[in-house]
Amino acid sequence: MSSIILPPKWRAPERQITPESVYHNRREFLKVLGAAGMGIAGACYASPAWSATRLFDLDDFLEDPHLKTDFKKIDNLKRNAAYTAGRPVSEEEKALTYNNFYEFTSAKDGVWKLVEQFKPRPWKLEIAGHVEHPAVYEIDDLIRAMPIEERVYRHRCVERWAMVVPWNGFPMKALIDKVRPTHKAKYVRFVSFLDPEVAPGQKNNFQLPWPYTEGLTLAEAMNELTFLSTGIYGHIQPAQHGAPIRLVTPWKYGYKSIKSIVKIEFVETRPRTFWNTLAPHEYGFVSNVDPDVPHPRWSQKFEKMIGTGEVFPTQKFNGYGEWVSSLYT
Ligand SMILES: Nc1nc2c(c(=O)[nH]1)N[C@H]1C(S)=C(S)[C@@H](COP(=O)(O)O)O[C@H]1N2
Ligand SMILES: [Mo]
Repeated sequence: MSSIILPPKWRAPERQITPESVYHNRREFLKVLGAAGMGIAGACYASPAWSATRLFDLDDFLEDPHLKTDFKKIDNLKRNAAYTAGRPVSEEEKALTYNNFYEFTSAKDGVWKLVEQFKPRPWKLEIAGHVEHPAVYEIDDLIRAMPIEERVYRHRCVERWAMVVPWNGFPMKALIDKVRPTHKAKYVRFVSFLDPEVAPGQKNNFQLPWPYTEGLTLAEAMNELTFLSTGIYGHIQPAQHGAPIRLVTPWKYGYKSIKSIVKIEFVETRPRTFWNTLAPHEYGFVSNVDPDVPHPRWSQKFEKMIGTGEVFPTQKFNGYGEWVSSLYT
């Protein structure tokens, strides 16, 4: 597997790849995904594509009339000083143009070019399952009702790239306190949107277990670090970062931080999740960042910052053990 060289077509947006030619079935997909994973992870260290990623003009991007409304600055945003990343914040244009969002494409530098049809507003978020107050919120009503703050967190993708970004949003605990889970609630299940008409990855790769889902234990969901992010870099969430609302669990690998959530359900049993369903031996349910537990296809000892390319040793719990290690004793 590790000797497979990433075909150039994997760098193209997936909509240019015929499903028949690449995804014969799930096994084939996993094989190809494995190759892509290696290629991408390899690119972190070897390929000039990593260092020479073409930068576009952020000002032009922000001026794009279609996107403009998504970038409204948030007034009176206060940074929570309890969380410091110990590294400089990553360049916004890097974070905006290097994303994992398989609903659109598996090409990280292609997501931002494919989100134009995606309309994050109006948007409803449903809270369901074992709660005293199930609800369907219109997203902006929820944002107005919540204690919005800014938090600078480290982010660590399982593929070894990392970044530091200022999220804005509210602690998940504030929402949990509002809806009041009953004693039956043991886990929280998160569901992302399903709309193959606007998400080419869902259309082309229809055999994947869409919609993207994730899960936490109730205790993890109530941890003070667990954040529902409705924006980034001082403004409203752009599509590529998971507009209008996405989860952020900074001590876990990035795939746990599900984007564009439509439903949060409080359930009794451990929910199935997208990546765990596809490749259970590679992507566990818990998925805490741990340098001593290698991915089956690569070491997790180091990570590389997007933008600067700096390499750091991976930290257990991504450096957030002080807040979360007691969850796992
Ligand atoms: N719905 C959805 N959420 C998702 C993903 C995805 O493909 N679909 N990718 C995950 C992965 S692997 C990572 S690393 C982060 C990336 O977040 P970013 O693009 O905002 O940096 O989103 C996570 N959330
Ligand atoms: Mo990731």
